[in-house]
Amino acid sequence: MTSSPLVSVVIPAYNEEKRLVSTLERIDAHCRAAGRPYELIVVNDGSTDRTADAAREWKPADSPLFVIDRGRNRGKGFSVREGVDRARGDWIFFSDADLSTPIEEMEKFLARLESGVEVVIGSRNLPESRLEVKQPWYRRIMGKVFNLLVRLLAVPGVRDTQCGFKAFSRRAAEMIFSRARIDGFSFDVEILYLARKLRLKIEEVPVCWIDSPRSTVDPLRDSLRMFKDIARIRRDDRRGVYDLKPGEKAQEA
Ligand SMILES: Nc1nc2c(ncn2[C@@H]2O[C@H](COP(=O)(O)OP(=O)(O)OP(=O)(O)O)[C@@H](O)[C@H]2O)c(=O)[nH]1
Ligand SMILES: [Mg+2]
Repeated sequence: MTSSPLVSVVIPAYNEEKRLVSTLERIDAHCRAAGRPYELIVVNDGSTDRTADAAREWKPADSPLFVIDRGRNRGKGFSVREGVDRARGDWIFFSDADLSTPIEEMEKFLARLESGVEVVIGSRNLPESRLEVKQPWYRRIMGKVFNLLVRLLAVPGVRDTQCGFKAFSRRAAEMIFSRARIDGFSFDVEILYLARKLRLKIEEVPVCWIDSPRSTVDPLRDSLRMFKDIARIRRDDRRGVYDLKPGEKAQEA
């Protein structure tokens, strides 16, 4: 890598007209101040508000912002895949549009990536994690039950698979996201399951978390779907769905 590595930040955004612009401003300011080349990729899929327009209207002339606009709502997993597929970075991040993990944490992740870790994931469940604003109690219980099942059935040892701040080396992103197929919130489990399967070095890093009250997660609908998806990931793996031939991409789900 001759010139300093390019950092891509993918932001899945569904009905984020109100939260997105301040997030773009903060990420843009942080990357400029850090003096490293970067690109921002917002992925909107079927929002009913003006999410994509808000991003485009904010875009300063010299800001490397790209807006991917997909008509039909397919989900966070689908959107992150679309964004990663478009990303040109050496290091590829994805972050929630509410920046519940402050962008300043990016430095910690880059240091891990530069030291050879290929998948660095934010964690709210490590002793050093700083939960400045916690999720509501029922989300924390949901999260703990879900994490228990995930550790038992899919990704042993990872204390928090769902934190919306993760980073990958380009190689790891290509290997993982070319195989990933889950469109909903459990895509996080699938990409970590794949990272393990592909023997990529994963590191869970304690982060600061400032929960944003608004959530696109429907506790009942999404937790049922997420439990089903865990079984589906294992079944698909047994069926060889993730075993790609050279140059091949995973079939659509
Ligand atoms: N493009 C796209 N983004 C989505 C979709 N569903 C959720 N997101 C985005 O995913 C991110 C996380 O959603 P939130 O509503 O913040 O979820 P949360 O309740 O904070 O969930 P946790 O991060 O697990 O605490 C936000 O940037 C959302 O806009 C979707 O269907 N499409
Ligand atoms: Mg959130």
